[in-house]
Order: sequence, then C-alpha cells, then structure tokens
Amino acid sequence: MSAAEAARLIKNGDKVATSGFTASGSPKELPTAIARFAEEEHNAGREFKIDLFTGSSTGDSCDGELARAHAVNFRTPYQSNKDLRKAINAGEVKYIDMHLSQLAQELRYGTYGKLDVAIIEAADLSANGEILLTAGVGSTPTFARLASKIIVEINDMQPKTLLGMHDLFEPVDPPYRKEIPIYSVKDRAGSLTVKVDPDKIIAVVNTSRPNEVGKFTPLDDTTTRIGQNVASFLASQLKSGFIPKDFLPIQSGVGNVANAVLGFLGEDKEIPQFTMYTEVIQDAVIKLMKEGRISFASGCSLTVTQPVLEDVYNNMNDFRDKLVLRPIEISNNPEIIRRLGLISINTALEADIYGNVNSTHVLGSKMMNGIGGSGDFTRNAYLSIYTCPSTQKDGCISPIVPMVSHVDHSEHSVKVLVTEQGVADLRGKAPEERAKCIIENCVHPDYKQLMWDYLKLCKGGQTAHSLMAAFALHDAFAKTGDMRKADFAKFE
Ligand code: 0RQ
Repeated sequence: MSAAEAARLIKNGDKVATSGFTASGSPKELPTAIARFAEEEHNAGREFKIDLFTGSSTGDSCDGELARAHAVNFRTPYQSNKDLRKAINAGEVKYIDMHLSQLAQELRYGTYGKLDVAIIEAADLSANGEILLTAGVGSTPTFARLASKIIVEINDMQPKTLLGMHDLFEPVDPPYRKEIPIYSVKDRAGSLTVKVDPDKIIAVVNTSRPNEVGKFTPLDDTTTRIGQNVASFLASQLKSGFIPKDFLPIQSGVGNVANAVLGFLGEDKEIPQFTMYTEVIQDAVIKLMKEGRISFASGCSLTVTQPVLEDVYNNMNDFRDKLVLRPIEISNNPEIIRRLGLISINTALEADIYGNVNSTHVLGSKMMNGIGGSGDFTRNAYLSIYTCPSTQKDGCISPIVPMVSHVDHSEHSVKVLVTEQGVADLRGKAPEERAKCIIENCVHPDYKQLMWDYLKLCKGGQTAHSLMAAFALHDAFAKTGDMRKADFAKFE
C-alpha cells in the first residue's frame, strides 16, 4: 500500500520502533507519512503523538519530520537531529538518553512496555517472513520479535546482494544467558536475515530514497593535529609492548574528528594493518580497507556517504568477506569488548582536569545528542581514549574545565585525553597528578593560567576541588559569552 495508507494504521499513543542505525537502514517514507498524518489529526483537533524507539539517530525523514509535526511524545535511545533536539530541550519531548547496547534487553525485560509497531527498512522480503536488512542493523531483530505488528519498507536502492553481510544474534535473557560466541572480530554467531511471523506484517510499502548520511567537513589544523597525536601515541604504545605486536581492534566514534583520527592511523606506517570492532563504519574505514590498511570491520551500520555506499554495493564481492553488520547489542557488547581488547576512541564535549568526561550536555543542561555507544566502549576497552579540541566557539569555550557540568564517563574509565595541544596519559596517576598532566598537555595556552589558578584553590581530600569556584568558567560564559573572563581571585 502507499505510505500514506500505511501511516493511518498507526494510532495515537502507539509505541513505534524503527529499524536501522544512524540514517543507515532507517525507514524514510513511513515516518514522513506518519508526520503528515499527525498534522492532519492535529488540524482536526485530535491528539496524535507516538513513543519512538530506534537503533540510534535516524535521518531527517524520521526524527526531523516527526519533531516538526509535534508527533513525538517519548524518544529513546539517541538522536542527533536539530529540530528534535530543540523539542527535547524545550521540554516537549520526553527523552531517555541510554547506553545503546542496553535498549534491546531493556525492552525484553519489559522496562518500556509492549511495542505496538516495528517499521523495518528491507532490501528484500520473502513470503514466509524473512526480512533482509539494509545498511544499518540497530536493534531491529528485537524490535521485530517484540512488536505486535510490522510494516516493511522495501528500499530498491538497497541491493539483494546484501545477503551475507549481516550476523544477527540475540542473547537469551538471564538467568539462562550464555557467552556470546564471538572470539575474534570476524566470527559469526547468528542469522543472515530477520525471521518474523508473516501474519504480523500489516503493510508493505516501497521506496527508492537514499540514506540521508551527511558529508564530512574538510580537515583543519586542529583535527589534523588531534589525529596525528592519537596515531603517534598508539604507535608509541605498540613500541613499548603495551599494545600487542599484531595490534588490537579499533572502535572509533562518530563525526569529523573520529573520521580524521582513523585517516591518520591508516597513514602511520608504524601501525600495522588493523581491524575494527566498532559501532559505526564511516568513510575512512572503507578508504583504508581499499588501501589494505584495514583488513576487516565489524559494525552495526555502514554510515558512509552515498558515493562510498555505491562503491561498496558495486563491489560487493571485494567487501563481502571484509565487513559484517551486527545488532547494536552485539557490536557494543561489554563481554565482547573486554574479550577482544578494544582500543576505543571517542569525542568529549567537555572533560575535566581529573579525567571525567561529559559527552552529552552543553553547559550542564542542554542535550546535544546523547551518550550513544561511547559508554559501552569506554568502560570496557583495553585502552579508552577521548579526544576534543582545546577550544570551541572561537576560543570562548574551553572544553577542558575544572569540573564537568555533567558526567557520562568517569575518571575510572577514561585513560587517555588528547587535544591538538598534546596527549595526557592518565594511567597510573593519582588525581593531583592527572590534573597536572591534563593542564600541561591538553589545555589551550589561553586557559592554562586559569586552570593553574583553579588548582591552587583546591586543597585537601583525595580529589581536591573548590566547590564554589568549580563552575567559574561556565558561569563566566553564561554571563559574558567568554570563559576566559573567569576570575578565580575572588574565591581566594
Ligand atoms: O557546535 O554545532 O554550533 O558548531 O558542539 O562539536 O567539535 O563539531 O564535535 O561533531 O565531533 O561532536 C561530543 C557532540 C562531538 C559527539 C560530540 C559545540 C561545538 C559545535 C559539536 P556547532 P564538534 P563533533 C559512540 C560514539 C556522544 C556519542 C558518542 C557526540 C558542537 O561526538 O554526540 O560518543 N558524542 N558516540 O562548538 C559548548 C562545549 C562544547 C560545545 C563542543 N564544551 N560547550 N559547546 N561544543 N564542545 C561510539 C561509536 O562507535 C560510534
């Protein structure tokens, strides 16, 4: 049926789950049609909002359209859309920011009640209910199993040759759960397709819309230096023997910095050919695979720009034995992350002088995107690295502050902090040593004296702070628009 007809099968208050991960594999026609239906209902004076569960962020045709139509009541586990972000920060949408690996099991345990409808983008669908997923998996196998009804959106831009790319494993719940049988990045544990009861499929719609994956901005001096710093630090860890000589699988976060860091890892010839066990496979991974620098990548989605996706699809025979896409519960699984010994590299919004990291809240209260998978990896990695530039907003913000305004990753999990200024290796250092190491190596020259001034105010205890002065930089930014205007003299 048409997407407009299928949208009418959704009821006000329904719990709706969508396939995919990031804009990859996210349905496109249906969410947009639901947004139009919601507007019609609102114009007719009727309430219409859904609770929306996804793998992570989605394309604008899902989160953007639904947010602009005021059609979202509740949202989890992650988003990165500017209009949805606005609605969340205005208090219009209830948002639960969650470790991505946990959503599938939370749904199975019953935390969020029963799912009404799963909307699943497919490359193919058989009469007996076998769904071939596309470029992003997310929590789709669990959504499909738990939802009472399923709508399939067949996207003819997604080739049937995707068969073989997925490995769909769903763990059994406690107290019967066993080990997940993945002992190396290439291992497979599950099925190639999602099998559902065909009677649950209430509609099938067609689309030819591409994934809505954004382009990367070109490298600048800052991202270049961050990338070089991470690469030379990892090369030094290899030389010292901390990293085994065959290297370890890499997990790399999302965004421009993460893409740049991977590029430099590939360029550094002291680093041998490596593998990835990650959440999102970005453009740089495919480039390095073609250059022979990455031998295999396991991820939850192929979030690459359209030309790169077409390159992969046109050369499936070259990529089929080098890529696997898994559910987020498996790509981000703590058990596997510890077993494989991942090097995790993620981006901090803000970090403090003791090594706590804020990934989510701008100035302590406004949601940016969400914790995503960063916590799944940081807590369990062999070595967890955070990167960020040493200034933001033309120098008016220092992402390194005395105390983070929100904590996502604590000092116990964050092992290395890298900015374009340098590398702070926090391992084996007590709190005061960590503070000195971060100020010396990572803080921008414009902020160094301010940080030393703050440290002088901190007296006594295991982790010394001046609670009155800890947010002086945030306060100065709120009052003057420039953190450099902070003055610690008044706290002496
Ligand atoms: O503002 O958008 O107005 O220009 O925040 O900052 O430097 O462009 O960084 O796009 O790499 O995003 C942490 C948000 C970084 C992302 C975060 C402002 C800054 C800019 C964006 P503008 P950049 P990035 C899981 C990986 C959590 C999830 C995660 C993220 C905008 O990486 O969402 O890690 N991470 N997933 O100016 C005020 C500060 C600021 C600030 C930056 N301290 N205060 N504004 N900005 N720092 C694992 C995987 O495997 C994928």
